[in-house]
Amino acid sequence: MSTKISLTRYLVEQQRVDGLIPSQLRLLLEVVARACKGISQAVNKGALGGVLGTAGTENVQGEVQKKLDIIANEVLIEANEWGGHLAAMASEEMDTIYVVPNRYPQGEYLLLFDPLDGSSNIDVNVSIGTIFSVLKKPEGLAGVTEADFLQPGARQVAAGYCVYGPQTTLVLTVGDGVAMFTLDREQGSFVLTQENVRIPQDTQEFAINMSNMRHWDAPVKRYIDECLQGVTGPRGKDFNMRWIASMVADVHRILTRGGIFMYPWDQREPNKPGKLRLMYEANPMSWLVEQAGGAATNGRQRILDITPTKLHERVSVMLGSRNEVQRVTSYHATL
Ligand code: P6P
Repeated sequence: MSTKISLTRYLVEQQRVDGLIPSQLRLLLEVVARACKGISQAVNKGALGGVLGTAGTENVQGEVQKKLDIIANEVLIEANEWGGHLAAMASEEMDTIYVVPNRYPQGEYLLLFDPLDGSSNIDVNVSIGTIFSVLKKPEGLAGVTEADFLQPGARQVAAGYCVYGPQTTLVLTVGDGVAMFTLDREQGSFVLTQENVRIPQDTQEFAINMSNMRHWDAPVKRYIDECLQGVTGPRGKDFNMRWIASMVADVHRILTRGGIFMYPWDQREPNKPGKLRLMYEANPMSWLVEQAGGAATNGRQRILDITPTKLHERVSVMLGSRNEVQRVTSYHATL
């Protein structure tokens, strides 16, 4: 029987063998994984746990909060605030940063998360997930402010997500490729089920919300139109389409079998660069995709090179199979 490698053993080996992650970062990642297990339990209860439906409140994005959005946020805060590895946290569900209370030791890391992405799918039993990103607190000044978070995604030291679907799977990078861990509910631990994840350079599958087509700008319209022309058009091959409306699930598919995911700028909100959030959705997903051999741009530049100006900044997202992302990005350069 092959030895099962737990998340803990994988992280210890990354720390010991590759010297990639200090013990404080390993601790942080194990705490986040434990919190995801707790969220998975709440999600799996569904109606039986009285956790479906809305909480009757709105978040900083102006979105109606689901009960599970708030539960997931609280689980992550409570799991991470006492460990001594964090200075502060930021969440899609909180207006401002959450500084670790003085009663706990302060650490050197900053944790950002979307506690439950895709929450419009909760009540219809479709996969949702937690997305997280880890930065180092800049050296020097005591205390921590929102400005400390405003670092380009290229400075992440860890990034990942946990998808709550038919399986609960944690997907993680610390800069040495992408690994996937499936939750063994009998043991209550995440077990390594894939490492060195690679995204095929080419694909015949795109993911975009087609109902927004009339609102897209010309380069995106051109790219999708060519895909729709299939083998009779300039691409010379047919394409399939998927749209789960849950970024974690769509990105998980792309990491598993390739594809391109796009949520581009559109003229419905012309003054916003896109719908998705840069710091705790696009950045962690972009690093995972790049670490798996894919690419991620906003149509004009590498997403990981964007320096944020505000915590809840939005961004246009095109990520996945490298040759497709490069193609749609090149269309932005020519038009
Ligand atoms: P639409 C979920 O609300 C989310 O932030 C992403 O997970 C998902 O890709 C996107 O929005 C879906 O947006 O406009 O298709 O409902």
